[in-house]
Amino acid sequence: MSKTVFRFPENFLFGTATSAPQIEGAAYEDGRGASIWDKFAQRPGAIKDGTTPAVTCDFYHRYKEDIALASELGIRSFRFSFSWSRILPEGRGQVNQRGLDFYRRMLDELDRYGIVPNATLYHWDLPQALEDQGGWLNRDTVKWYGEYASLLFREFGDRIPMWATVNEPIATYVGYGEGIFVPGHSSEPMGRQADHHILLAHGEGVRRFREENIKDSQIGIVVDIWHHHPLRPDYPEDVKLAELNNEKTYRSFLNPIFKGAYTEPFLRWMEENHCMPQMQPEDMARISSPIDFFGLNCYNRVVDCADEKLLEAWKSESRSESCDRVDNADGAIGGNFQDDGREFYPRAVYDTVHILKEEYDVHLPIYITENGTPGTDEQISGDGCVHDRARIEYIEGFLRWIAKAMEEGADIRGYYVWSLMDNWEWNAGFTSRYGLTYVDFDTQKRTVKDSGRWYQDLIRRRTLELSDDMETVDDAEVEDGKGSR
Ligand code: GCO
Repeated sequence: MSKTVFRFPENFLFGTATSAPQIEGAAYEDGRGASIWDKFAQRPGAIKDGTTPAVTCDFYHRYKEDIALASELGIRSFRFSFSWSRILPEGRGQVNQRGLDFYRRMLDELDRYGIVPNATLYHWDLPQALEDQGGWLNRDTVKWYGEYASLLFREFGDRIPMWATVNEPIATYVGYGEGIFVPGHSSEPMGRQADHHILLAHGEGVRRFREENIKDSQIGIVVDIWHHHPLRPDYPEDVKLAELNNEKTYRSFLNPIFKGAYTEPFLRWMEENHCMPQMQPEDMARISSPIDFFGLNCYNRVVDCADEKLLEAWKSESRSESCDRVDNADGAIGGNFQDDGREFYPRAVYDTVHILKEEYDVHLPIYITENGTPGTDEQISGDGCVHDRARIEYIEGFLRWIAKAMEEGADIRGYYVWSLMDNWEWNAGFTSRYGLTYVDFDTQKRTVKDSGRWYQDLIRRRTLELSDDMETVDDAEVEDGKGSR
């Protein structure tokens, strides 16, 4: 097998991603209002280990050390999110100056090291005060989101070259439709209504951004794509199932954003299942306002089969030995709820980049805004290090397929590992560690893992070896359990 060497361009943004509720802590300090996750976490049984986001990584107090650490690793861009309730404790109205000051200090620190900020306005943490008024089921929340967005654009507009309106709109569905995220409703009509509103909020964010006329900054959205493949491509039942799941997940966002409409099959499905959201005629025009970049979160694919037993058999066969993935069978899996953790399929990122181009005609710059893998029993070994070989293999595998796509012409401008450090993984609490840096949550001590050192080295050399056999894997091989390793 021959190998070629790929060199990432000089200006390629190697980064790390984080979010406010998962790292900041200081949940009740300096005038911050509660977010929905603060309240939800107090519900017995809601979070796997019973923890809350009150302290997490204590980034609010330790941001200087953490940004210094990011700089030491060579990180060129830092993806973070604003905490809405730190800035507007009631979600609207009274502004908390101390909240704004924190982000100003944080941005100063990033500037000091020449690290490019990449900001998300909304990473799932609605102010509880707005949830009390119906949250994402209430159309007014879109307007309040718009006010919050304008405030941030005015405060920090051109200091931040990349702004994302929303991170992974599907999380709203999971909260209102499936009940495993906050606010814990399991109602399909609620889920679809909340999703429609969050899409509308995205459009409103874009409109507000344009209104401010911010020079040299760009606006986009971050969507996660988990493409569903049929286990048996020749079986109509499997194909139908995978198609429906693609409709209900990423297509329900990408179609409105890029084509200004829900797809016919999805509309039909919502009609038949009595979950059609209330919409207004002008909504789709707003949702599809042109954006400047696309943020792609990609972790894996999903394989569907109408025959459950067969699927289970395939899963145990295809469980990767080389990459020690976490088994998420208990359901409390945190952010990546679509992943059962069994398969390692780095080609997923290549496939999704193709979906964007071929199905949505996307010619925008793409940033891989998240990619990473959890460990559940990681610890510091006797030699003081954390040997997370599986994470290195995972990241390297995905980067190879990103490189391959770039080699073939894809306009991918950056890649962000989820995450700089272990943090609070939603309903999985602290049981799922995604960091390049290990965090001891009792002492707040940070220890860079082997993967962090590996990433540092990669950023320094900017090269990766690609092998020729990357072309040979295709969907048909799913059936034999031969994913690309
Ligand atoms: C997501 C979220 C992150 C998660 C990460 C790991 O993609 O689900 O953006 O907040 O923590 O993905 O699950």
